[in-house]
Amino acid sequence: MKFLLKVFRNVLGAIIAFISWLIPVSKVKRGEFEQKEVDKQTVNIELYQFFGCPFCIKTRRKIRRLNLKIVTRDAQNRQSAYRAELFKETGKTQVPCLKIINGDKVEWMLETSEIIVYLTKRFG
Ligand SMILES: N[C@@H](CCC(=O)N[C@@H](CS)C(=O)NCC(=O)O)C(=O)O
Repeated sequence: MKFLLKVFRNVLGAIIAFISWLIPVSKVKRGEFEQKEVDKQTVNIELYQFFGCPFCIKTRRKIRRLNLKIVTRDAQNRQSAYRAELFKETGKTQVPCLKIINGDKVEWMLETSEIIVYLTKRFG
């Protein structure tokens, strides 16, 4: 039963991800210099996520809309080192989670709404 639920959730997630991919996103346009500056900053940001999670899909759409090159890290696979890292640092395996590296300091940001507000304020 647990296995069937997991399969159902993954299939549903893949369908939502596919629909989201089909729906075009109007991307923020920047000049070449400005985009390079933004790209330099986003090197220090990573999104810990599950492929088919609706909250992650919403966050990824926002990232696409804001035209940001943010690396995604798979935290779904139980063997994933990123999942283990997420749990070690936040005490949870909740996604999406934004890892923001600022020099020696690393901030872990949970909650879709908080992540979206942060990215919009910083790059919108
Ligand atoms: N309130 C959270 C909910 C996120 C959420 O429920 N994520 C699910 C995946 S869709 C999750 O992380 N489940 C695994 C866990 O909580 O350990 C948000 O808005 O980001």
